[in-house]
Amino acid sequence: MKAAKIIMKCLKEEDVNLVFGYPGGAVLPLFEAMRESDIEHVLVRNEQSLVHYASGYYRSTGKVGVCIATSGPGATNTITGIATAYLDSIPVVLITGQVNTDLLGTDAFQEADIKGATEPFTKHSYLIKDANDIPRVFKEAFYLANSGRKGPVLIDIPRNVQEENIKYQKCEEINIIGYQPTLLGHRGQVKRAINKIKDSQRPVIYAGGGVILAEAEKQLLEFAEKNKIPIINSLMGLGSFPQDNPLYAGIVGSHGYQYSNRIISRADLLIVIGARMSDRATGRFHQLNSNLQYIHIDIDPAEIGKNIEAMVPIVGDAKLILENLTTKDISVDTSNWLEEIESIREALPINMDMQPGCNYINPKEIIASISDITDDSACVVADVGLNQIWAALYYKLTAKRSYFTSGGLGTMGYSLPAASGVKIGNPQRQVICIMGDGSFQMTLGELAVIREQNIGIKIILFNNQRLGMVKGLQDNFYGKNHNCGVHLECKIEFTKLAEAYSIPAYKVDTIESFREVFSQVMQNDEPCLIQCLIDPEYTAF
Ligand SMILES: Cc1ncc(C[n+]2csc(CCOP(=O)(O)OP(=O)(O)O)c2C)c(N)n1
Repeated sequence: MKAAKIIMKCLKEEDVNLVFGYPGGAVLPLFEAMRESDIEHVLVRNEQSLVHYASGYYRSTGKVGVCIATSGPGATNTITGIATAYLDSIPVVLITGQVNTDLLGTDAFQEADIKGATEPFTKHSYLIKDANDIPRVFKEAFYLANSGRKGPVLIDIPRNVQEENIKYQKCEEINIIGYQPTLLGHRGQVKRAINKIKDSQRPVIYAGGGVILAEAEKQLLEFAEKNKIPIINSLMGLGSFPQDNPLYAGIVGSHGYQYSNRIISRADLLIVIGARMSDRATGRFHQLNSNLQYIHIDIDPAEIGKNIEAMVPIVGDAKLILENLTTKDISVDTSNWLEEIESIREALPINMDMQPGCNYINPKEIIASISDITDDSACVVADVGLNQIWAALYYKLTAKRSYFTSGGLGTMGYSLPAASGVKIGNPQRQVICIMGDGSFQMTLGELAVIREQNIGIKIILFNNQRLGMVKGLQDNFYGKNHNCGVHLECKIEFTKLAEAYSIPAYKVDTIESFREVFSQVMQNDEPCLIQCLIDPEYTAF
């Protein structure tokens, strides 16, 4: 049987029914085999977006996203997507075509060493030189992508290997030397953690994206409620805990709530669960509170001790460890601490005001209106920039996975393809894509896919004619009127652009008109774009 056909068989064995791709000479055999299979193909418009689609698809289905790109420029175009998935621990399997094996290393037409290029930011990458390895490599790749700390895996396959005729031999067993994720957590460390929590007076749980990846939301809620410990989220952890729960205490970091940062400064113990402790979120923790002690729970042993020194490290699966901790009698009395948190919250309320001198619509009110009008199935996919921060701070999330963004790499252009992947994977959900005008221009070619596949996402485009977040940084560091390279001066009529793709579009400049248009478009399942005019001077807070 042709190796390319065997690859389709391997995908079917992993329950793959849909692949995001972009063809080229080096993957012709694969596309021919796909044509003959019942695997659906979504033709994207730029490989830059490929992995973002697959990542959105995973986030709404829990199934590993799969992409195919050709060799050379096709493969190198995927690099940003791969790095984005890597930093957010999203399981994706990316298949790239490669030049024939006898041409490897000769700078052949469209040759690029994609395995070498992506090795630092894939969980693993393969170059298959012998077609007989295909079943084993595919089995391993899916297992690696979706176990332990999840992440992208790349499989590079020369064209002549795809064309080889071999006998198919199913791979029944996986045996990857040295790879055995620890799940349960060391008993002794769990005991120490319990004692630490018992001894604390002002404990806080810091829940990251790892809680969502481990599907541990229910366990987190039970543990927190049983022991009355407040919860703070990282950006990636948003959606892991219901925000209407009294124990919810916001998001921290340079763009977090003031009250949450104040809580950190008063805490005596931080129970970190599935968070990288990235500099953006926690860079100031030490300055805020040099006495803070840490328990760090993570599936990836390399995380522990990387950015913070944990008093009690526990390597394991967040769900299993939380389940275990919840069965124990911890009996920590946090009533005074919760009262103090309440008074901090009252003293530092969330600021919904416009800044003085600002005209146009208040972006915070737009996000709050989206929160009001959407239903329980809704999910917000935010891009990068001010729009991302506004969406994180002012959209009221319930505990369902409902806020997705490129938190680790901070990749502009992420949201349009990722939101499309979420909707393709889960057509029943309402999906709102929030972008700035800069980010939109990075991946707007994907509008064609949205129209073609009738992907009913609602694109909320914040047009401030600026690379807003960078403008804000320049204002802060160098003073007002010292901007360079952040003005998007060309006045683009984004509504016409959407209409060119036959996507209904609206332009609004008051909150009343936004609410009216948004309520109306939420009645149908059609894609649409709403361009909101935002004051170029308006910054994050
Ligand atoms: C691919 C990429 N290039 C550059 C940046 C640096 N960057 C971060 S935010 C930002 C501005 C985003 O502007 P826009 O999309 O208009 O959103 P706004 O901040 O105005 O809401 C830039 C340039 C980035 N994060 N990603």
